[in-house]
Amino acid sequence: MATILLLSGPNLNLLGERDPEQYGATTLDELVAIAAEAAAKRGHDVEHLQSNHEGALVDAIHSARGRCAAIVFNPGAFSHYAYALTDALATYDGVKIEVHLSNPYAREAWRRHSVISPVVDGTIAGLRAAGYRLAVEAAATLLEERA
Ligand code: CA2
Repeated sequence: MATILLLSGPNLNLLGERDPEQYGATTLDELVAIAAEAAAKRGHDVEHLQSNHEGALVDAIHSARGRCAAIVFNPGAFSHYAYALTDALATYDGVKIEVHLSNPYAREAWRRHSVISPVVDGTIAGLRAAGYRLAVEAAATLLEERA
């Protein structure tokens, strides 16, 4: 059994309250439950942290080193400019999956670039809550391939 760290960036704590047309109506607690259920089906567990602060997310990535086998990360708007997260993820040797509820490539130009994508194994975007299940399944599959 491995621990998968589910990391949620800024404003994702507001999910379910506003903007359902963009992000769906699922709350963050429900997304965590979806991820945990998908992980349990593959014999893994999920640890979750949400923060609105870049440094706290950097700390969480550091603390995952040697402890969590994979990170599933929705960095929120930090995806588009937070190079400290890029550097932190580059130091992490486990499986890394970036996930977005919406499809940033179908939105404003500034959302079409991710500073996270170059340092992760893969990205899932635009599939709303289903993307969280698929992100965990992708992490579990890559873990099996690496075992
Ligand atoms: O689609 C995603 O998952 C995003 O990472 C969500 C971020 C956005 O900045 C990225 O471009 C794409 C924004 C999360 C904001 O979440 C809210 C939830 C409810 C109400 C308002 C914002």
